[in-house]
Amino acid sequence: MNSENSQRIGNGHGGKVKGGVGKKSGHAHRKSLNDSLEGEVKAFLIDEGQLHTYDDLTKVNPVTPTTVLKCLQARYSAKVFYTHAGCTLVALNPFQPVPDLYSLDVMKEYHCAPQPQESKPHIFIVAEEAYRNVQGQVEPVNQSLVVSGESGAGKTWTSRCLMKYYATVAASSSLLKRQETVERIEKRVLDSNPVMEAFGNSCTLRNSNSSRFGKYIQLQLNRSQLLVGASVQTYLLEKTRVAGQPANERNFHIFYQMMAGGSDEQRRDWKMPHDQRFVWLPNADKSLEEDCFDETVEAMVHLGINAEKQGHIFRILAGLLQLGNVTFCSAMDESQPCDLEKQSKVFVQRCAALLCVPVDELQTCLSVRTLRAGKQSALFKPCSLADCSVRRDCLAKVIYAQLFEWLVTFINDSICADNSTWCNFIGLLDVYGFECFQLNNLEQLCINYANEKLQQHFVAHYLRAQQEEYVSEGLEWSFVKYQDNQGCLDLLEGNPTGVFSLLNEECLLNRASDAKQFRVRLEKELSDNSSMSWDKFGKLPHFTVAHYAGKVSYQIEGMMEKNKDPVPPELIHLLQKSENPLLHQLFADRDPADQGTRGLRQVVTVVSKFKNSLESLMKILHSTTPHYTRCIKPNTDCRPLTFVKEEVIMQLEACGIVETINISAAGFPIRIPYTSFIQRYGLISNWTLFSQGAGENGLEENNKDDLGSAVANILRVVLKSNSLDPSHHSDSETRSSLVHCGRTKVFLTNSTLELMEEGRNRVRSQRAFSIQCCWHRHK
Ligand code: AD9
Ligand code: MG
Repeated sequence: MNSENSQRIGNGHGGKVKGGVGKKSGHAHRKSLNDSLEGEVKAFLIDEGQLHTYDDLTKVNPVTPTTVLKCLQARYSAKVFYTHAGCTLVALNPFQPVPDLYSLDVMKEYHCAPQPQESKPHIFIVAEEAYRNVQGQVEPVNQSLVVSGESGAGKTWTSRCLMKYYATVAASSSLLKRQETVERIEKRVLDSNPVMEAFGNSCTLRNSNSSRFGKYIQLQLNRSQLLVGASVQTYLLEKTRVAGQPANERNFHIFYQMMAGGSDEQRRDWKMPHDQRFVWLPNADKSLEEDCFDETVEAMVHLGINAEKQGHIFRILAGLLQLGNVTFCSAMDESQPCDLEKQSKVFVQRCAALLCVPVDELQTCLSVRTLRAGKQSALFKPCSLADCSVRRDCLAKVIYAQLFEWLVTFINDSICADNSTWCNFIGLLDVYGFECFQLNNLEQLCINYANEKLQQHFVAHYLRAQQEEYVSEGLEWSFVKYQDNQGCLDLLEGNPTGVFSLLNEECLLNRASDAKQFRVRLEKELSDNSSMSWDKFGKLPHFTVAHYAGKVSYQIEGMMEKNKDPVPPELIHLLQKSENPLLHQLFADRDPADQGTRGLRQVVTVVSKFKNSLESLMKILHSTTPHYTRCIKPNTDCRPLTFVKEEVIMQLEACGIVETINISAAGFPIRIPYTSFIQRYGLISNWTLFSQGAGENGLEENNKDDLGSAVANILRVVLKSNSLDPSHHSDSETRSSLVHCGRTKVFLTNSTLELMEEGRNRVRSQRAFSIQCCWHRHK
């Protein structure tokens, strides 16, 4: 993003400064200041030896990406993993267990601290702040803890820490008596984690326990602030993984857990002999700590998923593994459906047995398309070889996605408190971070759209918090200008001409999807939106979106199909016939003819579903007090205690910390106490410490008005000598864009600091010159 964005933001104040340094863009200011930071100014503003002691990044003086990065690095080397960034907490992943960082004693310490904010930065400060906020001073306020960051940064770990914290400090032991047969509610809420992670997490190149879905969990509190239940909402499970895994990645953990932990009897029941290899189970020889079948089963039991239901679930999953081994070959007679490969016969049989569906119908569904011709009659058309594989994968995806949804509903039924028993909630949001791969498609578009929405929410919230800080120093607020990401959001969600609407329209036309045609349409409708661009010479049709965190090119090929996500009705018919009671239940209410269209022109596509769920999430977030935690992955190889600057700065940009810093910089990033200001710049107006007859301590004791007028005097001289004479401009026009005097501090822009330094150097060289002249005269 950043040169572009920081320039825009910098211009908020830079544009008003006339002459000299003021003519440079905001970005150039910071660059030149960074350069000059090598010198004396740096020593004056920051003490590098002390960088690790800064608990808040926005208090590093001056606040620039470089100083912020150095500060984080210094802290990481000192094994300090949490740092505030204004109203955000930055969490650096240590990639190794940190003894006692999350112990019961530490929880108690933060929970009992009179002012937790004054303790060392920690995720428990955020937790405790939200917990205390729920009570509200006037009335209770719901809270949201938003945890973001890239894959492997520590979002899920952090969410688990937060849940453990609340399950400990807000434990409602009274429930013990009432529900002797079921585990305590806090335990059940925590048990939802291993179950959802077993079914929704997987080992990827970036993280061996990567969440393949987004999650918002509301912890429900009663009037006495005790945890009485929870409810979970999930977003966009990456169901394609069940039927195809990227190279060197794995399927969802649960399959490997079954392989590693199932008893001999279970394996017989699942038709899973030890020597059987499964195509959809790559890298099965690598054992991970996540392959903990017993833990998952135990958590399932606590949640009320009894042995019978577990049996149904595991047989369905085993059926999917068999399905993955099924392959077809072309029939001798082209008018006939494709044949099964010889060795696939046994897999189809096993699959049909496990899914409890008739084997011949299963085979037909995978290889023959049924075309309705009127109400009664039907035509049958053999599928192409490629279509057979598409249908096989589609069957696996639709079953897995539906099973996951059922699981989430079941967990909710098990942990959600009765409406009358809870009155407030603390919501934890663990969503996938901004993504930019070599090839990006609909999944990345949705994920990055979610991040744009969250960023917009964050910026609005951050500005509000910063406003409060300015107000406490007695300053006005209206002078900080920043660029929001509304343009990009309009581009994506605009109606009727936004990427999503156009994509849905294209899907509704129900014609053979044509990527080039769609690309032309996008160009025609959206070319005047500055967040959209194209590489005219790109090989494949694509479009590029300038997100707040950087530009991402999206492939158009396949996007329409992914958006429609069609399921052949024959497959649904088949599953409705299943004698596995759970599988039958999963599809019992589904209309097989429902191909994503409801009503006349209403499209239920992936994008519209996602947009709706995100809108309700945003509504909830807006109604709560948010707390942001940004997790940072200090290196890509998950190496303990290794800090790679380039990696970190990229993430600071992507998760909006640099944006936060830029917003701070668009205001007055340099704050100098009156006394230090006079000490350094007093010589400009000949106002020295001693001219008032006071020593160093005496200055601090000086009357605040005297200090204020001394500061004003110095500023007047500097502004006047730079043709920024306040008498020629109204205060609000010029001075307020350069400097503000708070109750105890002077607030400066970077450019004004440069003016001050220039003024100081000028006086010093004049003095040196006069001393030299004197000396020569005496000689
Ligand atoms: V993804 O987007 O779901 O792929 P997350 O959720 O951001 O990702 P996760 O929480 O799974 O990452 O963390 C990755 C790994 O980092 C964990 O499995 C731990 O091994 C490690 N980790 C993360 N945070 C901590 C921590 N505070 N202390 C120790 C940690 N290890
Ligand atoms: Mg995760």
